[in-house]
Amino acid sequence: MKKILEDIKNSSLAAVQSADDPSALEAVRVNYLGKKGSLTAVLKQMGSLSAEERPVIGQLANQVRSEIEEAIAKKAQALSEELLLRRLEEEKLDVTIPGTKVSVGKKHPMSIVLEEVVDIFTGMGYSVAEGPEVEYSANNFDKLNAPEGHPAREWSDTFYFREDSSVLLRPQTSPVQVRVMQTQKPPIRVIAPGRVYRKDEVDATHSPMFHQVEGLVVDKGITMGDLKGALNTLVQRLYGKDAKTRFRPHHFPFTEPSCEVDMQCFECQGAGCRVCKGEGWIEILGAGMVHPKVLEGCGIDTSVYSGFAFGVGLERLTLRRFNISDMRLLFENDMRFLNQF
Ligand code: 2U9
Repeated sequence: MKKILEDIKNSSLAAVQSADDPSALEAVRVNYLGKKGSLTAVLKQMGSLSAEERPVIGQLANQVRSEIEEAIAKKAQALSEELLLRRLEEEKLDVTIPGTKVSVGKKHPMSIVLEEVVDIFTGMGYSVAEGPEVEYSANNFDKLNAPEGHPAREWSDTFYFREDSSVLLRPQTSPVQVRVMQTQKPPIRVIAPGRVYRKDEVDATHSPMFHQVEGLVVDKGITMGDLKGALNTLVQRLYGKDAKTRFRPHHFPFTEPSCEVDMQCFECQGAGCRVCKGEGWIEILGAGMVHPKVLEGCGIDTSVYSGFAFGVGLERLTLRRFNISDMRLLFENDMRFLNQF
C-alpha cells in the first residue's frame, strides 16, 4: 500500500507540473482527488487494513493528499500569473499613437449649388416639383408648342424609346411644369430640378446626361418685370449683390417674348478676358413669358392668367461658381477633385 501511495504522489506531482492551463490542472485534480480519483480509491480501501496498519497508511494518504492540493494551488497561481503577463503583453495599448483618422464626407459641388438654388426659390415661396425622366413626347414637345417637325424633336438631338418617337428621355424638365399645370390650379410657383438627356458628345462643357433647374410662375398679372426681379434675385444671391445682369432677346417655342440672361464677367467687369472669351458677359440662363398656347394647352385661361418660366443648366452654374474648367470632373468622382469642396 505504501508503494501505491508513493507512486500516486510521484505521478500526480508530475501531472500537476505538466498541466499547462487551468482546465488541464482541473483534470489532474479530478483524476487523483475527485470522487473516482486514484487517491480517493486508496482511501476507500482503508477498511480492509489491519488495526495497526490503518493509522499509518491513513496519515501517509492524508499527507499525499495535502501535498497534491498544495502543488495544484501553486500551479494554479503560477498559471494565472502567466496568463496575466501574456494578456498584458498581447493587449498592450500604446496610447501615444495617433488616433485613426475618420474621414468626413463632403457635399458634391453640384449638390451645393442645387441646394442654394432651391433655397433661393423656396425662400421666394416656390415649391419643388419632380417628374419622370422617361416622358411622353407629348408633354415635352406638343404641350410646349414645339409641333411635329420642330428641330428639337430630331433624333439627332433627343433619345427616343419608340420608333414612333412617342416616348423619350426628357431633354428638359419642362414636362414637370406641364404636369403641374394639368393637376394644379393657379397660382403656381414651382421649380423643377432634375436630370435631362440630350445627344451630345462628352467634352469639357457637354454631357449627354446633365442637370437643369427650370421654374414656372403662373398667376394673375404676371409681367416681364416679375421675371426680371426673380432672375436678378437668383443671380445676385448666387454671385453677390453687385452682380450685373443683361437680358438679351431670344426665341424659344414655349415662351414669348423670350430672353437669355447674361451676367457681367466677374473677372474683367465687362472689359472682356479669357474667362468670358472677350465677351465681357457670361450666359447664365434662358427665360420668357409662357407662350399662351402652352397655358391654354394645359387648361389655363390666358384672359385671367399669365406666367413666366426659366431654365438654367446646373453644371454650367457649378462650373462657373467654383471656377471648374472641365464638366467631366463633376462625373468622375475623383476624390482628389471632390476633396477640395
Ligand atoms: C413650361 C413653359 C416654359 C423653360 C425655359 C429656358 C428658357 C432655357 C435652357 C437653359 C440652359 C436649357 O439647361 S439648358 O440648356 N433653358 O433657356 N427654359 S424658358 O420654359 C418653360 C418650361 C415649362 C410649361
